[in-house]
Amino acid sequence: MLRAVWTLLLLLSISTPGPAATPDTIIIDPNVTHQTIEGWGGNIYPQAVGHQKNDPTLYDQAFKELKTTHMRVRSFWYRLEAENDNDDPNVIDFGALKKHDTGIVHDEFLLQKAMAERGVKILFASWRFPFWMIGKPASWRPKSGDRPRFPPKMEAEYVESIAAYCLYARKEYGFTFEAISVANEPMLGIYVRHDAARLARMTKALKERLAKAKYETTFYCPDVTQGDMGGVRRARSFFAQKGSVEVSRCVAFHSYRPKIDGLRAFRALGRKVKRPVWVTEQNFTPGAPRDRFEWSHAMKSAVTIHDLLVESDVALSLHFSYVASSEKGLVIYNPKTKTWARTYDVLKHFYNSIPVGSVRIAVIPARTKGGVRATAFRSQGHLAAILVNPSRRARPVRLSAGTPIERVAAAHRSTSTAGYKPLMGLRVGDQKTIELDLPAQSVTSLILKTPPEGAEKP
Ligand SMILES: [Ca+2]
Repeated sequence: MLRAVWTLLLLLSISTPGPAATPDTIIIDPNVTHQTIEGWGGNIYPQAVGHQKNDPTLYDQAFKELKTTHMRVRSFWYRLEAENDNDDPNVIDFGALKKHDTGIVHDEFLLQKAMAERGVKILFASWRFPFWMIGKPASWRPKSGDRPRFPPKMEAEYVESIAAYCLYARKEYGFTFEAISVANEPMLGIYVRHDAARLARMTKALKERLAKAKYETTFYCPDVTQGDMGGVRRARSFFAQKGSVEVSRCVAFHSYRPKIDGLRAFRALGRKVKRPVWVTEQNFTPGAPRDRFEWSHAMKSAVTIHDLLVESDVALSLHFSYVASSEKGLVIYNPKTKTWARTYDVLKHFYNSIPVGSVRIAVIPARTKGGVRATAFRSQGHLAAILVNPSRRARPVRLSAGTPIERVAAAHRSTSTAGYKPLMGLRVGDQKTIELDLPAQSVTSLILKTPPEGAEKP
């Protein structure tokens, strides 16, 4: 009897996996093109600068080993004009500003200078406002429930204060901002509120103010959040204001808790106003999820980035956040232990495979029946393909390119146990197909050499 049960169990264990799963076929079509990639980056907290002094490799890991092109700073700009410089919103007193270029404000300037020296383009977004504008001392520390009204009569001072910060940075530290937003998540408590008319007015006023000072930059719309229909409504209300399309370089949003309908609506808005879509903070959730240093969280990041690229046609993607002041927030680097979260490996698959100027090309399907997410890009004689398998099972995949492939130029894989390791032994069959077995919960990126452009078509 026991023997029979054992035999039955053995048979079941053999038969349970069934025949080898049929590979999911993924077809890359280089002739159907989507967005052009403008860059890859993250957000940074200047509090990290203190740690960086004891951590000389941090910047190279963050901005070189990971091919970062853009960074956005959680800015303490509002402490530079800690008191009103004078009673005239048209005249900046740089001497008055200099008094407050100390502590975190000073560290933040050094941080931005260090990034600029590494060729990183820096985005400015306005966190909060100088507290004297609402009659509070600079030492005021707002509580989470505080929601002071920003007085309309202070709009001109607000614009002057941002302009002063930009001009002071150029004058004293030699860097300028690539793009400026007058408000980070303006609906938050200590912010100027999401008043679309006000935000459009202040963006236009800031543009004129900086142009007068021959400060070359661009402007992006207020950083609305999040990646759902609520976020889209906020962005639409801004672009409905007269002149706001003309002043804006892109549609920008924060993609927390992204929903597919929200992501697609951001893409539709970008098409409507004829502007690329940027995601200036991305992560699948805000806050500090318990698994943020684990591979499970990194896999969620991989799926999120894929969805942003495919559903929103995102051209610039900034992860939130590279470095913060402690390990308590949603960070990918812990300055105390000097270790990177596993999301760092995931970012490498995208950032290091897809150079600026790459064009996203069609992949059919972008999500297979087995749940594999695929996306592909072309640039200068190369195709890059990224395959994310978030499922708990390995998935065989047949990748087929609608163009000849000379060879696999590079391939990398990350799994729960190994981060961004070279993947050897991939073969190109009949010049067009590659068979892969994607491990459970893995990310694989391939760079495929294609014949020179001219040689492809007669
Ligand atoms: Ca003034």
